[in-house]
Amino acid sequence: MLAYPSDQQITQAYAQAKDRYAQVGVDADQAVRRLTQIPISLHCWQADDVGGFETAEGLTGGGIMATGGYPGKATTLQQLRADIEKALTLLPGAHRLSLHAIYADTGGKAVGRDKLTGEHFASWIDWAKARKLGLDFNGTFFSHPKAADGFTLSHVDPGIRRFWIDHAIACRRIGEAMGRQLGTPAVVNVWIPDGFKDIPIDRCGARARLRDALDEVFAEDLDGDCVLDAVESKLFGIGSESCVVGSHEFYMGYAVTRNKLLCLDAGHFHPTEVISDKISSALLFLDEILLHVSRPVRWDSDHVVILTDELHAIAQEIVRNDFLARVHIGLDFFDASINRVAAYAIGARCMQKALLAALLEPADTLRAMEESGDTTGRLAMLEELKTFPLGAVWDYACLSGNVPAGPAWLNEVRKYEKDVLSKR
Ligand code: RNT
Ligand code: ZN
Repeated sequence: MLAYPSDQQITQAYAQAKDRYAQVGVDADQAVRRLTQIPISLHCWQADDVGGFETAEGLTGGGIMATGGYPGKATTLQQLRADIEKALTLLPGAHRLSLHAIYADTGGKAVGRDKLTGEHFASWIDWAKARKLGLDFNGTFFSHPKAADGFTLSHVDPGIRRFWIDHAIACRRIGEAMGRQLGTPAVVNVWIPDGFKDIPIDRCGARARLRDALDEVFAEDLDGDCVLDAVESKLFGIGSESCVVGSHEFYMGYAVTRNKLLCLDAGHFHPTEVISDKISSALLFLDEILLHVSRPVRWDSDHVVILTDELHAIAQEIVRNDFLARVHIGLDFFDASINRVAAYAIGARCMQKALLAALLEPADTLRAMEESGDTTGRLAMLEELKTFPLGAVWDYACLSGNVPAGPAWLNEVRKYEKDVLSKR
């Protein structure tokens, strides 16, 4: 068993940390309060390696891949919900859940993806309502015979295109139902795997088909208080190495001209390109964006999010620019080689730690230094801040949020593994 720090240990360390932050003009109490108001949208698909409940096979094709064979993966709706509930007990604050269409509750009946409705998510909505969780949604344009050749909304075959357009339309309506019933808009994201393994002749034709298909998808006017539309770009995928139809330029142009949310996935760019640098540009031309916070290792490997420089930078960009109301923070990773509930806790807690670190920055001081040309002071200050007592404030945020502080949360996951996961 890992030792749980006592409440007194936490509050004493916090009192000291608070003084240190006050010395640089930062109100730690306020930072903790603000942190607990930032919802993180947990992605349901870490619990079952993007399997869903449609078929027994789970994830097939479509440019994404979960690797690893750690035991205990969720194979039923009940198991998936239990795992997510467990993960949520390890995070301070109130959060959201991002679902995929393949997690529909159809009562064992096969329902075509073009025929899904809010009814198929009624049990999810009830579940979310009881737990005060907001829901977000994603169309599932992979793991399907009609996506077997790697094309969906940009397919040359109008029949196949139609099927996926109808799926996307169905997803928007499902999102609207979720948003209406839960009183918080559902972000409905479109990511499609469409792309060419080898060098295509007609990139423009495929992209024009995608543009037109999306225009059909979004033609229906839905209540913006209930549903927000997002589109997600990608650089390449497994089997789409030579050209991805929905590239960054494609969706940036699409989102700006159609007033949609752009979804920036941290793993979907060249290895030296970072999404933290894109947020300020995107939000000069768009009202809102969605993030898929992930961790690429050499490629879009969807590793569990950890406290990297880039994670800090993402949080800093959001907080420094006061973008919290315009950036929807979603997670997108799937590691099947470690305990999946622990994966949620590690990734989401790191996202929260990065946000807390950003909220604890003396933003005005740093900005004034930069504006006055004091680049020496800026660098010195940023480096000193790195060793400020963030951990003490985080522990206090956990204590106030009634979740385990420090590594002791792992005890809870191990117990859950012994009592629940190992019995699956
Ligand atoms: C794939 C995209 C997409 C998926 C999820 C499961 O590269 O990142 O967002 O990860 O929809
Ligand atoms: Zn993504």
